[in-house]
Amino acid sequence: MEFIKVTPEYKPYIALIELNRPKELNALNLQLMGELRDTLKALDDNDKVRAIIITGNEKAFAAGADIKQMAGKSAVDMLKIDQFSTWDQIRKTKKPLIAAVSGFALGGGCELAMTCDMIIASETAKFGQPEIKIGVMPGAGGTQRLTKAIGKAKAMELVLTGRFISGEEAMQYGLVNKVVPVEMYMYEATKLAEEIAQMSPIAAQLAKESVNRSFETHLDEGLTFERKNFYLTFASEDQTEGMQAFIEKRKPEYKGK
Ligand code: CO8
Repeated sequence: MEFIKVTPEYKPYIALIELNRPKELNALNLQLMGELRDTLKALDDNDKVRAIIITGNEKAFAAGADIKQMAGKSAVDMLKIDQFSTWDQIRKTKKPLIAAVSGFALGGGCELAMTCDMIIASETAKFGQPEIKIGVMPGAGGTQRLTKAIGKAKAMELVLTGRFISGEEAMQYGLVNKVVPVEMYMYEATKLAEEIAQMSPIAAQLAKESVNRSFETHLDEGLTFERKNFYLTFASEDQTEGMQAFIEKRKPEYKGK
């Protein structure tokens, strides 16, 4: 694995996955997501694992999908790359997934944290869906999961302004399970995983499936709708301008085309 570190026996019955592209703030490129998908599949099949923690580092959980990898793509390119089949497989992980988030959890990074079953955040965590600032929109479940987690008004505000919220605010809005000082977030995530790992793994799997089922029937339809619109943003000049401006470290000039 090049972009993630895996410790299958991090603690008894607990595996740890660390996203590991620190220079790029763990931006989620296609290879990293493929590695994550394959690892989760292997851990799902490993009887010595009953709970899985996904984390980044103190500065970044993940600052989003890799903008540099997407910048030159057309809507058709994006459709053909079909990266969401990887996300779909990740979402089908049977074992409980805990995201331990410190620093940036933005765009695809926030979406990955929300794909997990629970989130433990550090006080320095920053959650957001800033895709709008680079001329696109969330594509990996952000418009669906964020809305369900924090309600329409706040979700709309975050998705339309791209502003970040702190771990404390995220806790207040119900996005995360617990917020703790930065020295404690891995400890808290591990403690939660340990508690779950003491339960019957069969009951945990079935209970997870059932909680998810409470909104997944609608989620499927919502995700399909979101994806189509996300691809459509790649048919706009504003997407090219927004991503290029990010890479060139300048302010974008949107023309509505
Ligand atoms: N993609 C690629 N590179 C990135 C990304 C990213 N998302 N985020 C940061 N980097 C890179 C920077 O380009 C920089 O590289 P370099 O040193 O070569 O210039 C390095 O990481 C460090 O970043 P900064 O210098 O910008 O660090 P700062 O501390 O000044 O700023 C920020 C940190 C605020 C997090 C800033 O980096 C930023 O705004 N990043 C982009 C955040 C963003 O817009 N995320 C959304 C991306 S789009 C998306 O996620 C779509 C999801 C839907 C589809 C999912 C499919 C996978």
